[in-house]
Amino acid sequence: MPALVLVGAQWGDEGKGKATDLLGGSVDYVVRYQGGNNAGHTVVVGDQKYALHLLPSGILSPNCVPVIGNGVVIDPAVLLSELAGLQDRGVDTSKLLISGNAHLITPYHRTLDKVSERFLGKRKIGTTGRGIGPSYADKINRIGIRVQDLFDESILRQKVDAALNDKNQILVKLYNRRAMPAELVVEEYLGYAEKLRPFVADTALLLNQALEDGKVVLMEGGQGTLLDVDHGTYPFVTSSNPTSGGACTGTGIGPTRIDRVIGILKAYTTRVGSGPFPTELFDEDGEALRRIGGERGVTTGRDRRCGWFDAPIARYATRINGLTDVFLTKLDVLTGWEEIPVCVAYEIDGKRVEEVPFSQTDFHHAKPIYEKLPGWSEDITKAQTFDDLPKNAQDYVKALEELSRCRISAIGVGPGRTETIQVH
Ligand code: 2SA
Ligand code: GDP
Ligand code: MG
Repeated sequence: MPALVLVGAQWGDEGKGKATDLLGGSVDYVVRYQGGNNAGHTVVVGDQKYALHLLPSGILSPNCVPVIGNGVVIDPAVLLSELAGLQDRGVDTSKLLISGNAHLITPYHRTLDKVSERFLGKRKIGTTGRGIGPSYADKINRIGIRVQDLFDESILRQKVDAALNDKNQILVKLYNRRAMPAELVVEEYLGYAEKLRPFVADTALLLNQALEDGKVVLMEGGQGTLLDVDHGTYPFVTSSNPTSGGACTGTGIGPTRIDRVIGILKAYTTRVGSGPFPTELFDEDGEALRRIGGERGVTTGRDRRCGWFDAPIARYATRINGLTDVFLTKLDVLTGWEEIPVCVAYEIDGKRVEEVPFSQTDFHHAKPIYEKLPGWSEDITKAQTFDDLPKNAQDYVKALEELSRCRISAIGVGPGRTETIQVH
C-alpha cells in the first residue's frame, strides 16, 4: 500500500478529517495537496475535539509526519496560530514539513476575496473569505508569492510590488478601497520567515524517497469532488483540484505510485455556499438533518444546506476520482426516519437523466427522482460489525453501494474514532 488518496465525494464536509485520522495510525506521512484554511476538518479523539484548517489531520497521530504540499495555499498567520493552538494542547507539531513551493495568502488576497464577493451580490460564490481564490489566481497568473520567497528579502519585495501593481488600481478604482502599501506586507511577511524556516523542505523529493523506502503516504483532499475547479459545479467551486488528480500535482507524487483512492461519502448530502444542489431540502427534514448531523461550517460557522443522498453524484465521484473504496459516513444521523428517499436519477426538462449532466443549465434544472428505502429506529452508534446493523440499515448501505458503483469498505456510525465499522 505505497500511496493512497482520500477525497471528498460530494461538496465537502463528508468526514475526511475523521477518516484521515483513523488511517493516521497505519501510514507514515499525511499530505495536504490543495486548498488552504478554507477547509475545516473535525477530528474527535476521546473527549477531545480538534478543528483543523490548514494542517493535515495526520498531525494528531504521533508516528505520522504531517506535510503541507506544494499545491496548498498558506496563510502564515493562520498556520502559526493553528500550530500554537495544538502545542498548547500537548500535540507534537515538530515533525511538520512545508513545501517551499506552496503559495502564500496575503492580506490583499483576503481583501480581494471579500470585496469581489460583495460586488457579485446575488451571484456571489459564497466563499469562505479566506483569500483562497485570489491567491490561486496569482499563482496561475505567475505573480504569486511562494514560501521560499520569504527567505530572500529583495525577491520578496520585488514580487509583492509586482503583485500589488494592478491590484491597488483595482482596489481603488473598482472597489473604492484604500491602496495597500507593499512595504507593510513585506514587513509582516519577513516576520514569518524565521518562524517557518525549520519546517520548509523539498517535500516532493522527500515523499518520493519515502515511497522508495517502503513508507506509506496518504494524500488528504480538502473540500470535495463537486467543488473541484475543473469537475465541480463551476463557477460555484473552490479554486483548486480536490479530486484525486490534484493529489499528484499538489504533492509531486506520480499517478503510478497510487494504488488506492478512497472516497468519503456522506449517507445524505450537504453543501456550504452558493450553487446548484438538486436534493436540497427546505422543509423540516432538512432542518432535522442539519440539527442531528451538526451541519455547521467548521471554518465560517455557516449553516450547511442539507438534502437526501444523490446517487448520480456518488457515481460521478467514483468515475472522476477512480475510486477504489468508499467510506460511508454519518449513517447514524439517518436513524429514526420511517422511509429515507434516495435520488436515483434526475428529471431534466421532462426527461429522465441517469448521470450528472455536463451542461451547467441542465444541472440547475435537475429535479431529483426519488426511491424510498425503509428506515430503522434502533440506535446504531454502538455497532462494530456490519451484522450489528439493523436489516434496513444494511439494505440502505447495500443500495448505496450498488448505486455508487463502488465498494463500501467502512461505515461511520458516530464522530469518534471507534464509531466505525470496517467492512473490507
Ligand atoms: P473558497 O473560500 O474560495 O474555497 O470558497 C469557494 C466555494 O467552496 C466552498 N468551500 C467549502 N465547502 C464546504 N466545506 C468547506 N470548509 C468549511 C467546513 C466551510 C465553512 O469544513 O465547514 O466553514 O464554511 C469549504 N471550503 C470552501 C465554499 O463554501 C464556496 O462554495
Ligand atoms: P471534513 O471537512 O470532510 O473533514 O468534515 P467536517 O469535519 O467539516 O464535517 C464532518 C462532521 O461530521 C464533523 O463534525 C465530524 O466529527 C462528524 N462525523 C464524521 N463522521 C461521522 C459519523 O460517522 N457520524 C457522525 N454522527 N458524525 C460524524
Ligand atoms: Mg469540513
